Amino acid sequence: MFIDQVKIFAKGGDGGNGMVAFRREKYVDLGGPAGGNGGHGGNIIFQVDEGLRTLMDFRYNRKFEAPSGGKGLTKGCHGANADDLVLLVPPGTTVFDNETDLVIADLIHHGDRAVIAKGGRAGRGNMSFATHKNPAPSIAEKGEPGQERELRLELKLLADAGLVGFPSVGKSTILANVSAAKPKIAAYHFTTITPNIGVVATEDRRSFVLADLPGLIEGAHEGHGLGQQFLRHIERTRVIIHVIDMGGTEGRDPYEDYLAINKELASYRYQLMERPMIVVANKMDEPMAEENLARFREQVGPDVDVFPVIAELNEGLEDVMTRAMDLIETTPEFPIYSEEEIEEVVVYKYRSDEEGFTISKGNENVATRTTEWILGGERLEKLFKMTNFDHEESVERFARTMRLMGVDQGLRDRGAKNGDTIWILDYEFEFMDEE
Ligand SMILES: Nc1nc2c(ncn2[C@@H]2O[C@H](COP(=O)(O)OP(=O)(O)OP(=O)(O)O)[C@@H](O)[C@H]2O)c(=O)[nH]1
Ligand SMILES: [Mg+2]
Repeated sequence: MFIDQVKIFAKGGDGGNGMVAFRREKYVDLGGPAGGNGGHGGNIIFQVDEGLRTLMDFRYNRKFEAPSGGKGLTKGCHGANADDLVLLVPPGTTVFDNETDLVIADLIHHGDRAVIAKGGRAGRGNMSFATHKNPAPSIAEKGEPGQERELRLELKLLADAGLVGFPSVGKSTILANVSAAKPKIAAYHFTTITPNIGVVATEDRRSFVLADLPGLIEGAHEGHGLGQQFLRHIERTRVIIHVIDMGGTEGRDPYEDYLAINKELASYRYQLMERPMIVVANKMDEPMAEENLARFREQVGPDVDVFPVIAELNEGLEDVMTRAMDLIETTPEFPIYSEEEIEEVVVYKYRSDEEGFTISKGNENVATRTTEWILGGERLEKLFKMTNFDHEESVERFARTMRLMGVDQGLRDRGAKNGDTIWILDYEFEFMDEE
């Protein structure tokens, strides 16, 4: 089965917790600190494997979690670093963050790799916190949680040229005659429901990859017919081969068909109309074909090169393929994602919580005259998750860091007072303002 779009959940492994431990020395109650750091969590990595052609492997298994790092050990030993989880994807896979819709990675060539969900940093053990002032701290960090993401994978076929046109104009017939591919050919519409790919060898021994796509109808860019599913696979092609039924066998007007398909291509993103196009007039064996072709040529004007063919008899296809090959060689690849669509750029450009935290006001309790405040923000939440509240010193460090980040001042500025309730994630604190 051909699967070209899936949604999955991926989570990097958590970092291992740091350890609080002390050396045991004879006659000394507490020796020096000896708690080691944890190990880092595993990343989730996607890697292209040229042997794969569909995203089928992701169809039934949609949750992936990389292993966590080991806990820090005594005697200053580090916890084990976790292995990365490597998942194989077919060439042409784009990975989107499903929430922001931004591209995390566009994986094209065999062996291309990208980290899709980062493993968490290791928590530091108490050995790492020893200073001159505090040589025996009982403080350790928890490991950083691994990155969690909702992802959308889209497979966009890698082909040099694509056959487009209304249903039943003969696209699959062309592919079958110029390559070893064996697509289904029939007189009804939407015979082709998933793309077919074939390798074309030209007379002068050059070769390229040709894709035969499902038929297009009006409104395809809005999802009519096989719509988006069809259009997605032309995105990476350099040359478009536009096939028209010049026989008008279904009572259609070839010129109207030509305009309608071009309109669909223009309405879809990715500037499909900027790519070089070859216009193929098929079914020239039909009674009305010659007459239709003469009129069509007048309508499109002298700038559009039209190739008359009889696909069924393999007549005229060689010229089309040679022309396609020439165009492929002289046309650069089209970047299919703009800078704004790619994650890194946007993430750095617009950081919503630059201070690392957010404050919002919750309920007011009339009886106790207190207010609830909800703290959020990536940095603050991470700090919170990495704090081990079992150790008083860790708690103090957490409070200190919050103060340094300006959280306390921020709360005061918003009107928080002694006794108010502060929420971070699922936890509740009491606001104590030291004046
Ligand atoms: N008369 C004539 N019929 C042709 C020619 N080429 C293809 N056909 C017929 O047109 C019909 C449709 O051909 P396909 O190749 O399946 O068309 P398609 O464009 O792939 O159609 P979809 O996959 O449904 O979009 C079939 O019955 C073919 O035999 C030709 O050159 N002349
Ligand atoms: Mg077909």
